[in-house]
Parts: sequence; structure tokens; C-alpha cells
Amino acid sequence: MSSKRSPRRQFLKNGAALASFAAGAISSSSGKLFAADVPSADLHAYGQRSRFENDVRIGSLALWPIVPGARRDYGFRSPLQDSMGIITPASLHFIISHGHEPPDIDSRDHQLMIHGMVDRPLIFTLDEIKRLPSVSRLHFLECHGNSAAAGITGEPRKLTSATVQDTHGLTSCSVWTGVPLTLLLGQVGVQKGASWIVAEGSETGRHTKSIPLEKAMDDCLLAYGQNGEALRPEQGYPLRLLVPGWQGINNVKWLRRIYVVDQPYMAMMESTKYPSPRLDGKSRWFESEMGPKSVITRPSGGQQLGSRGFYEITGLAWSGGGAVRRVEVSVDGGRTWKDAQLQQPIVPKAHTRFGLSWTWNGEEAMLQSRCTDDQGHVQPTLAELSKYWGVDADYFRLPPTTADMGNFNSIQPWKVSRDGSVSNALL
Ligand SMILES: Nc1nc2c(c(=O)[nH]1)N[C@H]1C(S)=C(S)[C@@H](COP(=O)(O)O)O[C@H]1N2
Ligand SMILES: [Mo]
Repeated sequence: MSSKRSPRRQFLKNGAALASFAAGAISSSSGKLFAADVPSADLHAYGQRSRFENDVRIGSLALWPIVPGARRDYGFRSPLQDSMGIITPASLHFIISHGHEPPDIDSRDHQLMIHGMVDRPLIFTLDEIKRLPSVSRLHFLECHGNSAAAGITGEPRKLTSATVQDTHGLTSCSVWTGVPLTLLLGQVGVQKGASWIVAEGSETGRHTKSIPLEKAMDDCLLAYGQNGEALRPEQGYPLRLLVPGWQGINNVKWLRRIYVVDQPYMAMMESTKYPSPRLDGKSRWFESEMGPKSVITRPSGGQQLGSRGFYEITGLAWSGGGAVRRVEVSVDGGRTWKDAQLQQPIVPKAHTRFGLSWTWNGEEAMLQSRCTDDQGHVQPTLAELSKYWGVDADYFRLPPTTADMGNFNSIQPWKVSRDGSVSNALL
């Protein structure tokens, strides 16, 4: 690296000397010309976006301890408010890592072991996995805690100032490239009686998740690519499990081991932090599929409409159960609904972009969207969701430490005020 860089450093040194000379002698324009020449090789070797674009992820990797009064963020949230189409750039993909920085793994040293109730336990290097026929699939990921804590302080749970990044930023969508898990399970020979797999990550915390064998054999992927390049370290470089349509927690990153077993393993995350407690003292476990969901990304919380007149209302819809079949949009708080247009491609278990033309008359408006998937499942209102969970609406006002809000897919209303400001109106 240093040998590659040194000529450039030398050049920069000379450049600095020249520039200071030039600045004193002539005008700054000659300095500019010179500066444009200098960094080009490095700047373009791995592209940067325009310096006029400044959307970033917000949050932190810390999950615990939850400091009272502190901003309580689950991971880094993706800036959905300015998202275009359905692909999330890898650099803006949301991140959940349970407090751990991504491990610094050299892909040449990385191995995946598959063992347990199999005929031939095997260890695969990444090279060996890459020699197998690859597939590329478009899929969303969503943390099941998305929309729950709304990325804001414990109380009040839903600040009116919450943006769509706060409320829905724990979902993203990428083209994932890798090998179907069935292919490797076929090579090791799963034994009769096996019914679950346990997937384990390489970080210090060894994130571990049990997944039914039926799902593992269905559409799971061992992914090493994301949007046409290697996975980012934050997304599990060099290898992650992809469990399409299911809670993000299943998609084990930095994957190093798959243990084939005959019952769920009750690993730390799935037995303590991820079952969803209810007020009646019961718990919902292994409720893995993400329900139909949608959110208007523009206009959305924190944005400001200019003059009255034409706007496109646009957003994202998705369902862990399959493809999005229909998205309806209401501008009057749910009294009347219109079918939004769905943009192609409409891919099962992937984000789908919708849009609806709207003329704002300058009056107060309440914008919301409702997704129906190809199973006929419809995104619920907050009241419908409360009923389904057997809780009253106050449950959702409890601090996040008391109320677990997993798989929260309520319709999200945004209020447009007469001054054109847009705010969160969920609670
Ligand atoms: N090894 C490992 N895998 C992991 C996690 C983790 O902390 N460690 N977090 C899980 C959770 S809870 C989610 S929501 C997804 C998030 O994937 P992303 O960070 O690529 O967006 O990764 C899952 N896989
Ligand atoms: Mo998650």
C-alpha cells in the first residue's frame, strides 16, 4: 500500500509547496486547476457521491445498556426520506449488530462449518463456496424492532418530530448474490429427524439463531455479494445468511457455523431479547415472517411542502409473505383510499415502490398508505394491531423497555399542516 501511495504523497507535497507559492503570486484559480488534477486517480478508483449529496445513516451500534433519558437507538437507520426506487446503496443499508463493531475478517481465512445431524460434516472456504453456481436475488431486510421504538427517547415514544428514518429506517433492500443454502445442505447430507439449523456468527458475541430446516431448505441463501460487490463489513463480510421475508435477526452475519439439530437451540438472542412479551404474560416466539407493511417516504415527517399544487406521494411497501399486490393511499386520515401505482419490478419479499399524484390544496391533510400482499394479508391500523395482539392502544405508549413492539406493521400517518410542515401522527 505504501509503495503505491508514496508517489502520490510526494506529488501532494510538491503540490502544497506549489500551491502556496501560487496563492501568493497569482490568483486562486490556478490553485483550483491544479487541485483538480491531483486527487483524480484516488477519487475515481472507488467512486464517491457528489459532495452536494449528504444523506447519512443515523444511530449507533450500542444496544445495551440502555441509558435512562438517552437517545435509544437500535443500530443505524437508513435515510428512507430521500430513497429512490427500491435498491438501498450498501453504504446506506441499515445496521444492527448488537453492540459489536463488524469483525475485521480476511475472506481468505474465513471458513464455514456445517455439522450436527449430517452424514458428512464439512468445512468450506469462501473460495469453495464461490466455485458453486451463484444466484442473485432482490430481497428486503427488516429488523423486527423497526417502527417500534421509533428511534427516539423512551418517552414519549412517538415524538411528532420523528422522521421516516426514525420510524422505519431499519429496513433496506439489496440484490444479494450467493449460493442457495440447500446446495450445501445437500452436500453434507442432512439426516432423518433433523428439523432445525442453528446459525452462528464470528463476532465476539457469536450471534446465534435457530431456523426451521423447512425454511433453510426453501429459499435461504449464503450471500457473499450485495448490489454487485462483496458484502460490506457492516452487512456480514465475507458471508452472511439470508432468510428472505423473515425477521432480520435470522440473517446471521459473518456466518461461520451451521449446526443441524432437531429442536430450536434457545440461543441468547432468541430466548431473552427477541420473543415478544404481551401484557397477558404470554409470549410470542418464533413469529418470524414479517407482515405486509408500507410507509410514505415523501412527503414524510420533518419535510416541508412549498407552495400548494402538485406533488407525488411516494413510498415503499413490502411483505415477508410474498409480493406486494396493492398499495392504497389516503390523504384524509383513512376516510377514503385510492390505489397507488406500483413501479416495476414487483419482486416477492423485496421493497416495492409506489406513487400517487396529489394536488395539495393548502389545507391540513393526513397521508397514509396501506399494503396488501399476494396472500391477501392487509396492513393493519394501530387499532387493528392492538386487537390482534390482545393489548389496548396504551400499550404502545409504554416505554420500549416494557412494551416489546416486534413486528410492528401499523399504518403510518403523516400530518401535513397548513404551513406545509409534515409531522408524525401515529400516536
Ligand atoms: N452475526 C450477527 N448477525 C446478525 C446480527 C448480529 O448482531 N450479529 N444482528 C441481526 C439482526 S437483529 C438484524 S435486524 C440483521 C441486520 O442486518 P444488517 O445489519 O445487515 O442490516 O442482522 C442480523 N444478523
Ligand atoms: Mo434485528
